[in-house]
Amino acid sequence: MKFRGQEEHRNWVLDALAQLGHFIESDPDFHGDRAHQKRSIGYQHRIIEDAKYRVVFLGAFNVGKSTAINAFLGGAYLPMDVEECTSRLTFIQRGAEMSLRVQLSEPVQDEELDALSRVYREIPASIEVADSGKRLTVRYESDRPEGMQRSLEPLITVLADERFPYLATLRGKVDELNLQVLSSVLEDDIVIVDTPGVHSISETRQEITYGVIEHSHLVLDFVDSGFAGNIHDLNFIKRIISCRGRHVFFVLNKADRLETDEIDPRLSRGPAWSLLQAFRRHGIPEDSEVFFFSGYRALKAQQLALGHISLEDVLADNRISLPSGIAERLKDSEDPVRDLSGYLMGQSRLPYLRERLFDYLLNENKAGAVLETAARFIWEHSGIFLAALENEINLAKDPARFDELRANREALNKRLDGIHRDAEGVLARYDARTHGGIVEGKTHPGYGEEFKAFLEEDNIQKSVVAPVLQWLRVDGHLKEARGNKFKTLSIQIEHEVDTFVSAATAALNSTIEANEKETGDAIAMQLGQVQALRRQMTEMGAFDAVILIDASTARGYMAFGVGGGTFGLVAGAIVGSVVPGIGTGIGAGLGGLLGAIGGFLARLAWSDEKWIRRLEPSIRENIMNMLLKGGKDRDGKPAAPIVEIVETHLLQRAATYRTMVQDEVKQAISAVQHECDNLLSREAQIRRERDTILARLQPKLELLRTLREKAEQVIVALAPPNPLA
Ligand SMILES: Nc1nc2c(ncn2[C@@H]2O[C@H](COP(=O)(O)OP(=O)(O)OP(=O)(O)O)[C@@H](O)[C@H]2O)c(=O)[nH]1
Ligand SMILES: [Mg+2]
Repeated sequence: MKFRGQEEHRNWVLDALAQLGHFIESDPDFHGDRAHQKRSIGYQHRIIEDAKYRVVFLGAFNVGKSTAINAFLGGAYLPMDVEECTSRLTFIQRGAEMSLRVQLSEPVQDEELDALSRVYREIPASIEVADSGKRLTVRYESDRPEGMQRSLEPLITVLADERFPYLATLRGKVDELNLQVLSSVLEDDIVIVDTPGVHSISETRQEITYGVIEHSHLVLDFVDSGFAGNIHDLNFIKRIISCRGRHVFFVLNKADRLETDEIDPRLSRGPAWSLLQAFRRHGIPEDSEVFFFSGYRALKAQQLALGHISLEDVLADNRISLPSGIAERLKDSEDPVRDLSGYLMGQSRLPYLRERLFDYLLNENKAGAVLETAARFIWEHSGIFLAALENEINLAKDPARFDELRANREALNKRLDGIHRDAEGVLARYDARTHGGIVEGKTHPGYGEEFKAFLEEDNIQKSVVAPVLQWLRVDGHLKEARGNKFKTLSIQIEHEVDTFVSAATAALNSTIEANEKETGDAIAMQLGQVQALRRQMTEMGAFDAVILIDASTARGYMAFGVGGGTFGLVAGAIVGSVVPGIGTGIGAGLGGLLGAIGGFLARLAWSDEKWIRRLEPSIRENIMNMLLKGGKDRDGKPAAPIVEIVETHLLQRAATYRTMVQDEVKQAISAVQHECDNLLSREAQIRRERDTILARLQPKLELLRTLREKAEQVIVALAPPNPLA
């Protein structure tokens, strides 16, 4: 990962990890668990080396996502259209040459390859096949953006079904597209993800949530500023924010179509005000960040500046109307291209959005603070290895201490046992909060019960059934639903259930976070004790005393646990989502609903209220089935109720967390025991080879000390003030 202004730190971290890796892998003076250490160092190395910030562009079709990405890239690489356009997830990053990699689910057939090659010959571009026919790499003769755009058209556009029908089978096999562009504008530690327009309920939505949002650092939700109050998918966005914990920027796009006084970033009037009202209705935090933007102007500005289009092209573009004052000034300008491009760029507000985007990714994005985590890892691990060498040196210098160590071994083990018991106690409290029980006099219902309490029948009636009936009563929704075989009704039911479950899981989330934080802090103290014991192993007489560890130092131990970040990155990825399975549960019961009301279809003469009265029991039953009993999904297969899906997931998540914590403690304790036993078993050798050992260990000691000191400097530089103090 490249960090703006932090390349030096990054390079040092990679180098330091390599040195630590070398030490534990091949040094005869490392006596710990090589395989375990190697894994966690490798894990850190991989994160720093190839992890990138992922920024997902999301929003309804035609809202201007692809245009905006092109603006970020500085050229029209991605297809754009006045009609629905993008049909596949597309990942874009900077590369040494322009290329396109297409991953297929099945091998490409000869006819398909021939057909595609014929299209690409015109560009011109060539295709290389690898991975037994499942990976296509496309290379271009020129690095102009149009080449990329033309090569994508047959593969990822909605229009391709009409224009390239003979490539339909190949399109069906496309799993993932990775674009590398030569862009000088895009930072190379960022991957931009273009997504197909999101419709209210679709498979793409699921794919996006589970496959992409989970591993992203920032979501840009695009909203057409002309319809800001009328976005239907805020509920989905809300779930991203509340359950997935992802940061969302709201981008009011096509702002070039607004009057100047409608552009009000303080959200007090115009589209921003409408958006704020929508936030209120959907329970989205009102301090969410909102940007006015014009992707179209930003793109034109860049294309003009880079000579991809001419001044005349822009002046003739009826979508860009220039105020007469500006047009006049251009006539007198010495460099009209520069001035017009500058004007459009300023109007587009791209510089501001981009600045804020980097600022967020680099400075505020928790998941992205990997460099600091890695520096802490180095600090901690060089410390552990250092302590081991120091213990050995101490014994070599003064072999009489072996007697003391032997005599104290019992005390050491007793202290470690005590720490182990304390940690088990912490975990028992964690379990009680998770599964239900009493902690320090306070009764906790447990995650499952807390969720079920929310799904109490009256609450469902009030919060789900009633709103659905109310919806039927207004704006001709009943009539519309009858006209489309109740499809819109079932969508509305899904929507209300979704809102309801989102609210319940958001409340649960804070319970879970509080439980994990408390557990994490308490375990951190225990781990701190273990490490302190190790450092004092050959300084006698200290085992009986409880060592007091500064809370912030202890938290340092938790920042990067031996497992490679138990409480940070790994846990974040694994347990990051509270409820991933809702989409499946939501289908439950709809089959039943449609079946039940199908029988009414003939009774067209009923009044609206009679219709609603007749529908109500079946609506209620279906909602109950979805939430509590289960039913059939759209394909008639049995589907589990949401309550069960959520509970299973919560318990799995809790079990994962628990195992991680427990392993961490065990590993730390057994490492100290192992070290003590190892030193004692090598007593004869250490006594015999004192001078050689001292001479051999001294430079290694220096190396580890230097690593540790430098790691501390890096941590301080990345996260002032000193978190180790
Ligand atoms: N006026 C104006 N039009 C824009 C702007 N951004 C995009 N458009 C136009 O809106 C249409 C759709 O743009 P796309 O970038 O293809 O939209 P999209 O969100 O990627 O659409 P899908 O791929 O279908 O999801 C195109 O005709 C664009 O030229 C903008 O900032 N202002
Ligand atoms: Mg698009």
